[in-house]
Amino acid sequence: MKKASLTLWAFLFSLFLWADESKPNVVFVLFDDFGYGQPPSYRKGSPFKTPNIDRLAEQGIRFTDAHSAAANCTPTRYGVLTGRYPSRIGQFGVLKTYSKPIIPKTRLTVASFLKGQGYHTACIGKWHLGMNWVDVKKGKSEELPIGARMKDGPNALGFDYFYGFTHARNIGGIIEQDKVVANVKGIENQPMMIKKALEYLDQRAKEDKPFFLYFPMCPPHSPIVPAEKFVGKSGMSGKEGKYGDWVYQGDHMLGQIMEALKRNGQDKNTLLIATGDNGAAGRTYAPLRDNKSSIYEGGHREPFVARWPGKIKPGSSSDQVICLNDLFATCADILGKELPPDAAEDSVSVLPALESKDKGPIREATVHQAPAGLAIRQGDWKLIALRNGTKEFYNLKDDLGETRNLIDSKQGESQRLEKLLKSYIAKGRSTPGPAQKNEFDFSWEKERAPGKSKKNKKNTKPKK
Ligand SMILES: [Ca+2]
Repeated sequence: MKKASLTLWAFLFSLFLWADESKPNVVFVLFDDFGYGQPPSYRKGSPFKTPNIDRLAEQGIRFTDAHSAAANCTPTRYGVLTGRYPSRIGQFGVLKTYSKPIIPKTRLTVASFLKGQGYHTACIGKWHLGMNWVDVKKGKSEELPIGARMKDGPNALGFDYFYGFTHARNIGGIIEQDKVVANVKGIENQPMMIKKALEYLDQRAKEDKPFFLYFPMCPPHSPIVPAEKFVGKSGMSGKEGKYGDWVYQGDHMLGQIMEALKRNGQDKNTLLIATGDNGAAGRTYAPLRDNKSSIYEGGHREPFVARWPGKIKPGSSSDQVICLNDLFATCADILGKELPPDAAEDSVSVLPALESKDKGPIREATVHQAPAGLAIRQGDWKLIALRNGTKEFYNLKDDLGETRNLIDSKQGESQRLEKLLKSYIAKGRSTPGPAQKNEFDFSWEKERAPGKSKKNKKNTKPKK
């Protein structure tokens, strides 16, 4: 009888595990200003030390042609959470401490979608998507008053829990849920964030609910403030030493998340993704052209590794062109759910690529953006169409460094891509489904004409 009872329990437990597997945890770790050429797993001989992202690549899949939606912070994060190209709201620049929220509460985000599917959801780290401050007089943008409250931030967009800060220029203003809880030195920020993330993972281990943890970290964005225990640990010396230590600290935090998942037995049923929001600031790594804020590859091609035991083959790699926007549709695909027509308009499931079951390109094409304008990529071809009217055309297979502009010699190909880009703009989406409206007027020629309205110029300030 006792044996039969144990067998029954074992059977019920296995059923529980089976049911659990249909809803894997999702952990999305986002480095800030992370260069494609920084991890040694992406560039042999790189002087940077990133043992954890390299180990994660060995345990999972390494994408070699993954792209952030934009070449700078705010718009990429808009894309990650909404699965929609940020150009559709005219978000080409970045937000400040007191900037208004750019995602309306009515829009489904990957967080609110997962919450609706029974997930517990948390954002720990840099928000940079705006919030409405309700009882604070605008003071110094570097120091929010303790006790100040805000609304229409992470909690309003699907995150059960938020612990973080507005953006890198206000790294000391620590917010929990809707309230400023501390003002700290920059160097203290990241140790506080990772501590909270590890506590969160430990807490989730006590619950049955699946969870989604979005961990947008600081490194290697400025201020370059490695904690004391990381100083000198990267092995890099000279001018780049401190920066190398900061990169190393970011990678170390990823390692701590990996350790916590393992310690809690969560790793087997967790899709863990690590990537970056745009290229390295002011640092170009050959063969890619340029870096952060640029429409060239160095601005938006990112390291992107993912691990999901039993689903993703260890040590695999993929040259699929994917976009960070794809997180949303991928999560829906994993859960077998359809998304409404007015959500994730530019998000494509990369699940077939994760599982190495893809046959042919997953995305019809991919749109990139920088403060200067847009580009569209399909196969080997990339058309750059800037707001000032400049057009360039490259074949990335032959010319990854984007050195030979073929706009005059390949008119047929470039015009075909321009037409496709225009159709994505006109339809308000780049995926199948009913047409949607953009909140931005893409008729840039009008904007450039002297004496015309400046209404589309908001949020177009370039850089950081
Ligand atoms: Ca960034």
